[in-house]
Amino acid sequence: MTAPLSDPDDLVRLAADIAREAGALARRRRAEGVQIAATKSAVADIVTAADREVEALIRSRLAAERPADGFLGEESGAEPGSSGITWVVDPIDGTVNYAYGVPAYAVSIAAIEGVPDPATWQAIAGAVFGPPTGELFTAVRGGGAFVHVGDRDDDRTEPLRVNEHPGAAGALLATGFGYDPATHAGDLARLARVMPLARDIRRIGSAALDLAYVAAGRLDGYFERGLNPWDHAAGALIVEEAGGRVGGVPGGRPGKDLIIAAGPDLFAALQNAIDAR
Ligand code: LIP
Repeated sequence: MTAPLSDPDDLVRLAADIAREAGALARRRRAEGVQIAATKSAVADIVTAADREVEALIRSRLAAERPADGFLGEESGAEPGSSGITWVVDPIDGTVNYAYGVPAYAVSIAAIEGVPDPATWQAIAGAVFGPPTGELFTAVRGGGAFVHVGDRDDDRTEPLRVNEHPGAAGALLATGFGYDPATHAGDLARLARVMPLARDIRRIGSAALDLAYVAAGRLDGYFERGLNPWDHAAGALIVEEAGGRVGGVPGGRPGKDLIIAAGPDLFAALQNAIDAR
């Protein structure tokens, strides 16, 4: 493996600091009242003024600290860099929850090496911060995955580990449904194929939290179609560093077609069930 372009430990510390600062801003704006600023790909696909403000804060802090890096954000788009590192950012993942006041949303910040395409990139550091719980999930490629509770000073850190396969009809699984109603029939058919593996289903509404909870063993597995790169860039690394597998269609990487995340044995069972037609 070639030498990293930057020290991943420096990158994850920067991602963690900024995620906490951005999460505090998102929480303040939530308390002040949230306005929907626009709709995007479908009526249900909303963006709030806070999404845009939080991403602007993240983008400016990263540019100040690492001006040669690239950026890919949900709300402000892509900016190439010259360092070989690109930051992939979802300022508020779980925007619909955020707009409705459901306390399940997260700031997701990942540093990737290579072209900012989930089909080929190598994530090397990631942070997912959930303002409602104050939990910060982090990972460095090859360095493990952790959850941090408390602020920078009294940070209590615990290692993360995915669950073993709980056996047939024993898995607590999470999934999601696209904003476009035309995709719902396919999403429900996929869910029906997976149900024999499930003890129950959760629909948390934030892919970054779904992935962090798989890494933490709070979910046995997660699958969803239709995600954007910023939804899963950090969470996928956290799952892998917690001993899990993350992929898509058989032989594929996670992407818009499909993401599956679980411990290795359940991952294979999920992929087989989803792929069965
Ligand atoms: C959301 C994902 C969620 C998915 C939603 C949406 P956003 O991201 O986190 O898992 O089901 O459709 O894509 O739009 O809140 O950043």
